[in-house]
Amino acid sequence: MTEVLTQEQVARYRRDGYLILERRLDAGTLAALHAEIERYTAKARGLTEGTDELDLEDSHTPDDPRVRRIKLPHTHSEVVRDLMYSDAILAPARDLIGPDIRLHTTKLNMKEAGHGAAVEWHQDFAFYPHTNDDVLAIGVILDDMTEENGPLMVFPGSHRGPVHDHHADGMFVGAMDLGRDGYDMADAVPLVGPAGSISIHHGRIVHGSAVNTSNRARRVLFYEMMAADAFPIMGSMTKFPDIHDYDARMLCGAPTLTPRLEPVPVRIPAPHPPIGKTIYEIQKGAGSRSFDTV
Ligand SMILES: O=C(O)CCC(=O)C(=O)O
Repeated sequence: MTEVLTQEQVARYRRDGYLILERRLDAGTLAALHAEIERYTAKARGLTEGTDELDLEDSHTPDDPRVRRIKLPHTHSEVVRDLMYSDAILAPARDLIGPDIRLHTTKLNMKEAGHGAAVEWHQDFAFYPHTNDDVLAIGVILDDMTEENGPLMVFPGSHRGPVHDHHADGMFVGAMDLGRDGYDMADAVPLVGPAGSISIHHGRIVHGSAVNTSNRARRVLFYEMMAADAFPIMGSMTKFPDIHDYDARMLCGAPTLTPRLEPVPVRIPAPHPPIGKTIYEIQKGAGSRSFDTV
């Protein structure tokens, strides 16, 4: 029995590693999220460097503020936090990874018109390997996401393959070398859909996105989560101080002290740059790039 997904959607997710659920957010919630973005971007004016809340584009200046990411928005935005606990987010997640779910992290990637930064190809599971791969990211699509404005792109089925090398010069850089790993960009699928839609991608799927050179913003709010019995493996780029913190991350269902060990491929993301750097900064260490920079 599922709550919101059809058996066909569940089967498709297992096969392809992603889903798009169109128009899942009501207009009021979408408007409230847009208002939150306005509130945060206003805070960027005058800043000379990023803050705990805001990650800034390389081209940001105090007079021409450019926010690249709102960091951990569930910790400072009630709107984002309320949505995180809602069935709009959790019901499809439960249909895919079961009733007991912990939060991994949240982020709102901005990709403003004309300059929003690219994210190089990677697998989330390379950043945070776990004892099983019931790990996924739900993306709340806040602007119409089309092929033009830097949509998230995935390689269907790649979540069933290896965890690829994300190192360069002996350091974890959070980016793959597509050519070396046998992928052809032409096989990537853009995840498109109208504002208010939801994307879901598997933690092991290879994904990335290009610079937004269009004249329309592309903002996506990501909720990343895992089954309660998926425990992090050494070197994970997300640090959980203790079991109390870990259990405080329960989004629904019951916590456990018994990790489920599955024969999933794992690479240790170490040594890695200092914790707290965003993916945009970490990926600057990559030896080759698939996307332009701004
Ligand atoms: O915003 C995007 O297009 C990519 C998001 C992503 O993969 C990430 O932030 O890890």
